[in-house]
Amino acid sequence: MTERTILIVKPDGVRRGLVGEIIRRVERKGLKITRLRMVYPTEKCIESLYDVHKGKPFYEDLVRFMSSGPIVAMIVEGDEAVNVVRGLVGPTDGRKAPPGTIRGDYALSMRENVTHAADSTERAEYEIELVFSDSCGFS
Ligand code: FUP
Repeated sequence: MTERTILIVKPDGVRRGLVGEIIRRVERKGLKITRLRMVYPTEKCIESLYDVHKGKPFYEDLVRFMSSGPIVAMIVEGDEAVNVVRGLVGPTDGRKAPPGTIRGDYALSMRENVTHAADSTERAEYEIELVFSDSCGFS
């Protein structure tokens, strides 16, 4: 079934010049990018993005890192886009993510792992609304 999801290139990915590489992988897979935004997010926007992790030991460092520079968010559409994009991104820990995935190829960290992707269609809609709103930060 056709779905839409959100894929975010995190500040480390933008700093390292990986935006083009990530877009290339999405397009090569046959998925469609229907919206794209570079934004320097406020801490408040990132706190909402990671609301499910509030209170966990890594939460504050995660928020600080994610609001340390611009991110590139895209809406990605295609058949089973949520799971297909999660597959392209790979498991959370870059050290364990298999080669061939974005994190497997470009990350060696649990926090600075280049990309974020929504894990359900419901979360995708919530995160799209949040990150593409003017209040998320400067574009
Ligand atoms: P993922 O869906 O793969 O991005 O991973 P999670 O939702 O489990 O975690 C969200 C973010 O929290 C990850 F991108 C990295 C960060 N994190 C840590 O920094 N430490 C942890 O122990 C777990 C997650």
